[in-house]
Amino acid sequence: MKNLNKGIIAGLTIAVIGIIATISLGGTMSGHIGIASAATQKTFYIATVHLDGITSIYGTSEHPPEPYPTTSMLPSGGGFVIKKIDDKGGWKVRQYMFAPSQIVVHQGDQVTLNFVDVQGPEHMITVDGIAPEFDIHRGEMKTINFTADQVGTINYWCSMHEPNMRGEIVVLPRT
Ligand SMILES: [Cu+2]
Repeated sequence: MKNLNKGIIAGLTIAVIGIIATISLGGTMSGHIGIASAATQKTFYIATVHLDGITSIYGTSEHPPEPYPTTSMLPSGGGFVIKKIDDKGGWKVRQYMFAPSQIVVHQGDQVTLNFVDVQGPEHMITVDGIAPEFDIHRGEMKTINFTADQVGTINYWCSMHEPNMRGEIVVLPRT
């Protein structure tokens, strides 16, 4: 009986060691995958969007009365638009932008950028050093593929909505 117990305990001990070894190996393997420097495929969808601030000089159920700005410091270039007061006292300010406007990849990654025109009838987009200027219309998607072979920053922008419809791809060193 005592021998039988010893046998069971020995068996359990071996089983526990086996489980620990498996967990350790698994941990090591996943750790190795995390450190591995293999380049990966990264795909992004970059939407063209605009933010609208809509208000009224008389106020609405959602906003208190807001006077029309007498001096606008908004830069020219099409990226910001301020609409005149309409016949009901309403007015709005708009900002065009990319979403996302910052992307992070690692050196060597294969990068796919899918530009999708969600808002705005047309945009003229350049990806610096990667894609010369191309146009895109609402509902269209244009795809750019490249390898992020140099550490640094790659800018993308829309020439119709300067100076703020811009973004950057940050290429980090692979460690
Ligand atoms: Cu644009």
